[in-house]
Amino acid sequence: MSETIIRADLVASHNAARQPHLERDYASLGERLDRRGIAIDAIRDKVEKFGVAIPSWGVGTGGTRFARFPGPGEPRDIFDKIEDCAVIAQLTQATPTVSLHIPWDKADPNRLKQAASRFGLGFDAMNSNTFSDPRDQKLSYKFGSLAHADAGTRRQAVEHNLECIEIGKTLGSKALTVWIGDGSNFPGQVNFAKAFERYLDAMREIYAGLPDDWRLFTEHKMYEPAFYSTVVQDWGTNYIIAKELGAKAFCLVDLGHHAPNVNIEMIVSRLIQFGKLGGFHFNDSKYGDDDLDAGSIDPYRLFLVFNELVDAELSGAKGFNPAHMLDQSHNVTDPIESLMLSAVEVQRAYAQALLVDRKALEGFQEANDALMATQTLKSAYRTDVEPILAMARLRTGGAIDPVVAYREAGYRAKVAAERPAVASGGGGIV
Ligand SMILES: [Mn+2]
Repeated sequence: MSETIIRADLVASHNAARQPHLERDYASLGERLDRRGIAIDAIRDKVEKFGVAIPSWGVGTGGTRFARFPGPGEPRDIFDKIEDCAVIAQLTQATPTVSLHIPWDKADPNRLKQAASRFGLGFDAMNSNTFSDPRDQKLSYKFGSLAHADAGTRRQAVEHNLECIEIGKTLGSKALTVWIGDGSNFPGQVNFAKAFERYLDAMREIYAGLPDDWRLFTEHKMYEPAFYSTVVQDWGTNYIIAKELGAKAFCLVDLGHHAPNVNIEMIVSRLIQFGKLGGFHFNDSKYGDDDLDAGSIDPYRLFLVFNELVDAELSGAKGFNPAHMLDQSHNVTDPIESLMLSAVEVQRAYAQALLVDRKALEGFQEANDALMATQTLKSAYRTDVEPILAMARLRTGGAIDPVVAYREAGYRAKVAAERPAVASGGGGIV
């Protein structure tokens, strides 16, 4: 039995006060779904098995390039971060794994493994970092890493990624996510083709170091930190990379890494169709890579992405096994609260997508009945699935209302007394 951080009797009394209402809501929704030919318990079972990874960097307060305003009781190191992740997992029962970022989370891998397994947590994809210069690093990434003009700098970046794989092997991770900031700020600064060729050569070396049962995820991003051109700028380039590297290479879709108004669900469909969807970084955005909380701006888009995922799941798309991870920056909220709600939002989109009447939808598509086809999606999306999500949490040991239970437990005040305040810095993008 794993340890829990929030006292079990607090969660139990929180749930006891809410369970009678939840049971009535669940029964009422069950009756309505039954009329649509849907068994509510089957949806709940799927929701219970659904998980999304927490990024270790997400539990610290984020910021913008202007400033960062630290919150109370911020984690001091990776071991504090693991404890915060354990709280999120305990109350939501939706986040069984943590995704580490090296070198930010560097520590003795055996100690890391021990710290996580104490709370029943596993490790998701490893994330390398060649977009900043840690202290004592020999060569700078100011002008790039895997696509850098200098062979020595590229070598250093390759070695770093291979080291991430080594650490991940001890932790039981099964994937490496590579995102690079390489690009240019001025037309003419970089030769596009040469930079991409250098990147591919470097990635081939990283790919060669990948264990047989691992996957390599490459993450595209339109712009930032480079503002004129980016080496891995869109899903087309990402797909080329995955094809060039081989069967263990897949594309990772970060929802915030596209131009405004891009049809992301269609990109997801394409990558599924050609067997190259690796996984997601869930977040939301209004203008760019805002890293806002998943589902906070456009929950319908999140649903439409899950509509594609559930379609692939139910139709048994070959090799379909996407990794789910949150990737957000919490600048004005308690990161634990934001991450709990975001995990639940991702779960909600999944549950809603499971309600789509796919047979009816197909019929409307074949008959060119645009109105009824779109209403079929809307009808699933409009269904309030909260009783299903809450019941899944209750049955698996979580809290019916995670944020309320978290506040009742006083966790933030408790860690604020133990963890000294972190000085606010300049830029704080995490
Ligand atoms: Mn990301």
